[in-house]
Amino acid sequence: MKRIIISDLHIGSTHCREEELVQFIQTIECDELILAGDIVDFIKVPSFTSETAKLLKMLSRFNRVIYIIGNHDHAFAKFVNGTVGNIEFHNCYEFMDGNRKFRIEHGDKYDNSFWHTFTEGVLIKVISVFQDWIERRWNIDLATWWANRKIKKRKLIRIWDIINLNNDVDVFIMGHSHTPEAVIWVDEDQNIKTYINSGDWVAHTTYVNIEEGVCRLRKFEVLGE
Ligand SMILES: [Mn+2]
Repeated sequence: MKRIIISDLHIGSTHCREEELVQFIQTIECDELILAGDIVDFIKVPSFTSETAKLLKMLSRFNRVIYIIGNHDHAFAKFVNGTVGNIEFHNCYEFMDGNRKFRIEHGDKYDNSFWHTFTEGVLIKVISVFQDWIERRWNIDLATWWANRKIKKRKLIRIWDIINLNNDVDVFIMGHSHTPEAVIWVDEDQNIKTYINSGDWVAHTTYVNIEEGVCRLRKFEVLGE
């Protein structure tokens, strides 16, 4: 059983790496493709291209596609626990592999509380429209700038707190912060535990590969040219 996880594609926004994505999706072979949130960016004003159509068509070649909803694609919330074609919608996805328990979430629920409740509101939609306009007008990527700023100011909840909230599983994987990273340690019962952030397809083009309980964080390198 082989699974591949990608997150934070932000399809429809200016800085989505669609061409690389098409190449990546064409190349990979897996039994299950897991899309861990912020796949389509509905918070901005999405505009889709012929590459988007190619991408959506290619999803039908996988046996199973798991779509975990994030804060930018919350518009799909009512699809949760349902399926559209071969795509299953979830808020959180768990499975066993190689005797290890896995949990995958988007990760926005671990944001600091003020911003989290704020982003649910109407105001954020207004701000997003302006953000979208600024990004298109001057071709700058405000999301990556904001994520880096938050990391510098330590506004994100610490990884260790996220790990503590998920200590009932062996492997916890999330996206959301656009920061690819992996932490592996041995707990007091000598179990090997793993935390992975799958990164994004705006700045990093990273993915997680899971086979027989072993998971690896990798970067997709564009072929040829
Ligand atoms: Mn997010």
